Amino acid sequence: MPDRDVALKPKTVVKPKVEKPRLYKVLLHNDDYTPREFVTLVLKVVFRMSEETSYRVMMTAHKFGSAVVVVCTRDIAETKVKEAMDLAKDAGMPLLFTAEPEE
Ligand code: TYC
Repeated sequence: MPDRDVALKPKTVVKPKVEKPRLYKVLLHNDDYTPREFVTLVLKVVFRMSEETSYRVMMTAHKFGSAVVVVCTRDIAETKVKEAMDLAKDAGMPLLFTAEPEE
């Protein structure tokens, strides 16, 4: 017969610790030379933005000096920055994208 007075020890619940990947911001920086149309083209091609969104992001950088383009993992951020910078370099434009960790 089972002994009902025996207190069972609670089982330890093991919670797996999964670290959240640190997120990175891709920033677009203004300059005085790159045509607005070229900036929006790069945003559309590399970041898959619509005409409207790319224009808005470009104008934000134009007016305020920089704009956040996207927030993503480090790998993706660095790949996107490289793709965008390669297009700019090939076209002889000083356009600058950078990636930095989010606070
Ligand atoms: N300031 C540029 C011009 O007037 C346009 C521009 C906008 C360039 C945003 C870069 O990130 C940029 N031709």
